[in-house]
Amino acid sequence: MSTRRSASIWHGIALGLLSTFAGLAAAELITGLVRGASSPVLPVGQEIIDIVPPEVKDWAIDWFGTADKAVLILGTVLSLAVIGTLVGNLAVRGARSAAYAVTGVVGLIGVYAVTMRPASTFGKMLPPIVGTLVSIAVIWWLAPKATQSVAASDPSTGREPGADESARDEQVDATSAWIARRGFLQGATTIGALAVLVGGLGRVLKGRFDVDAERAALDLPDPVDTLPGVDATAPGTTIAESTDAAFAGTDFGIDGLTPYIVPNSDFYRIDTALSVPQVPVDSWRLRIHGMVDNEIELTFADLLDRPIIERDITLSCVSNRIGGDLVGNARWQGIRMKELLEEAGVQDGATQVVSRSIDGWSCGSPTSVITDGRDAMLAIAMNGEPLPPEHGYPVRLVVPGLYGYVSATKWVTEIELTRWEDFDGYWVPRGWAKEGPVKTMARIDRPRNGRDLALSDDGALDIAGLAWSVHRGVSKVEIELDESGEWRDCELAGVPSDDTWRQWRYRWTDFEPGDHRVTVRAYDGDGEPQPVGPKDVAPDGAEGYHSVRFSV
Ligand SMILES: Nc1nc2c(c(=O)[nH]1)N[C@H]1C(S)=C(S)[C@@H](COP(=O)(O)O)O[C@H]1N2
Ligand SMILES: [Mo]
Repeated sequence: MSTRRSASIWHGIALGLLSTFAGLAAAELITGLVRGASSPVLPVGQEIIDIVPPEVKDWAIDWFGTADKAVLILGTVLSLAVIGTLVGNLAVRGARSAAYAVTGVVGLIGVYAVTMRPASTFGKMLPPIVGTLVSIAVIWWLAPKATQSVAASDPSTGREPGADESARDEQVDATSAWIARRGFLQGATTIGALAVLVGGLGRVLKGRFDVDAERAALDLPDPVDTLPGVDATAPGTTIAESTDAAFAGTDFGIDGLTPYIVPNSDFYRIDTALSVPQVPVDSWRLRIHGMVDNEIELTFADLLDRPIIERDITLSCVSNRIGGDLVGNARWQGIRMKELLEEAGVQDGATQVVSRSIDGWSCGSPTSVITDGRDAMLAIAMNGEPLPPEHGYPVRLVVPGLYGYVSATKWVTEIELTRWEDFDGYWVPRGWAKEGPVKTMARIDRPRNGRDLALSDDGALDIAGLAWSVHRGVSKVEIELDESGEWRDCELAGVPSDDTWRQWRYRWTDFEPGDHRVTVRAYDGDGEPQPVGPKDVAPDGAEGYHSVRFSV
């Protein structure tokens, strides 16, 4: 490759990357100025999430797990960078209009993605618009410098090859080449430095819109209706010797066993949001409308004026595999939905409660489930704190007994009563069942699969885990040791209601050292055994016995 050709490519790459990142930096600055605006990378990524076929999504989740969002954002940025280098090469080769055109089209895709998001405003379109204009300006300003610098890298430029060259001419050429190269280098450095500064400034300014500070200062009223105590007389119950009074009776406190209440920082998170919505309480409204006699609009203060209940409720994701950890139990505080819906006056035939979040996600739950007396609630607190932003601050839904994808709307702003057949929530057209009652399931936490299990102080082997059949309760848990065909009863920790998971344990004393295998199964409150399966998560939740191998 000639010097000139490779110089041209490198200049094109540098120019393109600079124009791309300067544009993204300018967009970032706008996000620090306009509330609700986001980097164009996010709405574009969001569109990709919404339009890719479910198989691709499953594949991405399989490969990247909960890092799938980071991978998507990185992929979008890398694609922009690749397009940028092509644009830069067009510009350096004199095809500047083509470079502008491609940049403009990329910008339009960004604007289009914003218009596809809910509540899109002109302000939210500013990041892609300003970003694109800045990218174009960078090309306009830097491309001529790049072209000159490329020309200067070619010793034959402007001269007949082999022509008579005086020493003086050589001198002049070297100087002007040096000036041309310096011109591009200085321009590029200036743009690069400005992009870093502007982007950084945007980041800092954007921090103003975070709800962390107001959340920390938020003082929630005490619940008027607190959790019932643990019924120690329930069959099979061992009152667990937890040291913490709040969890008395519910937690065996065994090493390696997930605690009865999962701390907020460890609670699983599943949603389609690429950036956590920041919803200040002052701007939050809940509209209850559709097939109701009285439309209701509530502010956060209105909500707090209503009686607040406190309940332990286990939340599970339909995508939780056998033995998986997309399930957790928390102590929620909130306002019961049933009474709220009674005030709104649900009309006959309104068989579906559709809830929508500020980011446009939606789901539908059967009205009969929400109003059958269970503690379906608009939750405002999780484990004694206002909801963490990633778990739905300031208000989310929690419905005991339904998988999250058909009930647990975070950042909820709208509840619409409609007919079951008139609307499908976000996941339904994407291949998931319209109804999602939580299936009975048991999990072994200790031992971990493939590990050694150490003896407890008294020489027994402690095998332990969790079982849930949310809203029906767990009445019995059994384990099978080494495919013996014999199922042994486990001890069950206490629970305040049927809406939570239950810790179980088995103390194995008559074991032989060596390799073992243990399998678990649970029965719901009606004595119904969990489905044998095995069945994968789609379309309505996994079924089957969890089993682990270990050595003693
Ligand atoms: N706004 C919004 N709410 C949502 C979702 C979502 O994607 N967006 N995902 C749902 C799903 S699939 C589950 S399992 C639960 C998870 O709640 P968590 O992240 O607090 O554990 O939230 C539900 N609520
Ligand atoms: Mo989920």
